Amino acid sequence: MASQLMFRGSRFLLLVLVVASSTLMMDTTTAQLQYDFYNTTCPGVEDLVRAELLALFAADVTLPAGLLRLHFHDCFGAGCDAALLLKSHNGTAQRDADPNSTVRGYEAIEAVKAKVEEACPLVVSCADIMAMAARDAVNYTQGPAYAVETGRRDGNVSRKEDALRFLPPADGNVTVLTQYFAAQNLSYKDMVVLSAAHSIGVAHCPSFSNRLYNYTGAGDQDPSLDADYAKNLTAKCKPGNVATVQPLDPTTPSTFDLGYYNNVYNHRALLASDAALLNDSLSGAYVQLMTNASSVDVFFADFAVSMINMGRIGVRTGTDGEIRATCAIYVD
Ligand code: HEM
Ligand SMILES: *[C@@H]1O[C@H](CO)[C@@H](O)[C@H](O)[C@H]1NC(C)=O
Ligand SMILES: *[C@@H]1O[C@H](CO)[C@@H](O)[C@H](O)[C@H]1NC(C)=O
Ligand SMILES: *[C@@H]1O[C@H](CO)[C@@H](O)[C@H](O)[C@H]1NC(C)=O
Ligand SMILES: *[C@@H]1O[C@H](CO)[C@@H](O)[C@H](O)[C@H]1NC(C)=O
Ligand SMILES: *[C@@H]1O[C@H](CO)[C@@H](O)[C@H](O)[C@H]1NC(C)=O
Ligand SMILES: *[C@@H]1O[C@H](CO)[C@@H](O)[C@H](O)[C@H]1NC(C)=O
Ligand SMILES: *[C@@H]1O[C@H](CO)[C@@H](O)[C@H](O)[C@H]1NC(C)=O
Ligand SMILES: *[C@@H]1O[C@H](CO)[C@@H](O)[C@H](O)[C@H]1NC(C)=O
Ligand SMILES: *[C@@H]1O[C@H](CO)[C@@H](O)[C@H](O)[C@H]1NC(C)=O
Ligand SMILES: *[C@@H]1O[C@H](CO)[C@@H](O)[C@H](O)[C@H]1NC(C)=O
Ligand SMILES: CC(=O)N[C@H]1CO[C@H](CO)[C@@H](O)[C@@H]1O
Repeated sequence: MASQLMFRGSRFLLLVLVVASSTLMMDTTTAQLQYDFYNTTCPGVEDLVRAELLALFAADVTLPAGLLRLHFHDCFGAGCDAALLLKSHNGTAQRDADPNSTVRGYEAIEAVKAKVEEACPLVVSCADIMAMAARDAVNYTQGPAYAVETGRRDGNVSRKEDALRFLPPADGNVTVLTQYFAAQNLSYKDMVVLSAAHSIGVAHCPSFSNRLYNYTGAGDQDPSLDADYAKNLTAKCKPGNVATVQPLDPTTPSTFDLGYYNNVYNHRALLASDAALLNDSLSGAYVQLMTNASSVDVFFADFAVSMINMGRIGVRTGTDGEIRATCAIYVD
């Protein structure tokens, strides 16, 4: 099972390489994302973004997780076009949706964008800065270093419904999660691999407290939850406690590593959606494979591929969309 997944993974990687090289031969009428899109229009922008972020990360070690999730929510909310950053006086933008209520890092993207505007006015999109920031967040927390494709342009339409409709639910099983990813043209494997973003960052008690107190609606606990871990969590998250956070990976909360899969394997996953990976034989096999420390290279390579796939969701390129001076403007 596991080797089958790895085999699929390497074939998939090959496919990506073939697609990438054919892109180079394509004429410019079909605008595509590409590596180093700003090499002539804003040389060094990726280094500039990284330098700005490193300073922000040093001041707030929890920020990388925020920025990794920000890119995910932007991409799943009707495409990686920075529409998540837009504001609405009427509370009808993507960021006003419930799943966004704990999404963070908006100010960091705006601060980086301001620096980029000083260097290259109206050239670099907010959506690309978000993709770079997610990449830098992963690498800063000792995850894989991978190259991001750029050339995204920003949308000016942001609808609350898009966030509500497209973001996967925290209590989803593998079937449900796979459906949400498929709706974004992402594979089952992308889902299993990208879930490991929960190797860093935190969740608020309401995101998992039903597993502690009312799992099936009968005042019960999720029976699949490790008893010691459940005891720790109930001590921290009392019923009705909404402000407290718990690390998604309590063993190594700020390090992007295999700790996530080890926790899932040992029934110490925080979210039901994480625990669910153990319930399906194929995802379970991947989780088990990842409990072997020597699988880290496979995981890092898989994660890089899946992040690039996620970064392609519904992108605007060429003359579609716009490049704004400010990311978070009001659209109504
Ligand atoms: C598989 C489906 C997914 C579900 C159901 C899900 C759900 C959640 C939930 C409920 C939280 C906690 C929110 C809170 O209580 O504050 C969270 C946090 C987080 N998610 Fe996911 N997520 C999923 C996939 C992803 C993906 C694909 C990424 C990125 C590639 C990601 C990155 C993160 C990060 C980094 C955090 C921590 C954020 C912070 O520390 O502020 N998640 N996720
Ligand atoms: C810039 O990127 C384009 C497209 O990726 C490539 O064709 C070109 O050779 C690059 N130029 C430099 C100076 O790296
Ligand atoms: C948002 O509110 C403004 C007034 O503040 C109104 O003119 C506009 O039509 C509203 N837009 C939507 C989509 O409800
Ligand atoms: C990734 O991080 C390492 C240090 O952990 C650093 O040496 C390297 O330059 C970074 N690479 C990228 C692409 O950010
Ligand atoms: C997954 O969840 C959906 C929706 O709650 C449910 O209909 C389905 O039976 C579940 N599938 C499995 C395999 O548990
Ligand atoms: C996973 O299986 C366990 C039983 O082994 C069950 O308690 C739990 O509800 C399942 N998770 C999901 C999300 O379906
Ligand atoms: C998924 O792919 C199809 C076919 O290429 C495309 O029409 C659709 O817009 C894509 N959906 C997303 C969310 O990217
Ligand atoms: C548990 O869930 C049931 C069904 O959703 C609900 O009626 C009940 O009020 C919940 N109990 C608590 C203590 O939240
Ligand atoms: C529970 O918390 C204690 C004290 O912080 C810690 O030593 C232990 O490793 C935790 N156990 C689990 C299963 O999380
Ligand atoms: C871990 O993987 C390596 C290389 O694939 C293998 O030689 C070793 O037996 C595995 N260890 C365990 C405990 O499965
Ligand atoms: C939104 O962007 C489109 C181009 O993608 C442009 O035609 C339209 O005028 C823009 N609308 C606003 C309100 O900026
Ligand atoms: C950061 C942000 O804009 N969060 C919003 C998410 O949505 C809730 C409403 O569900 C708003 O109250 C938050 O301000």
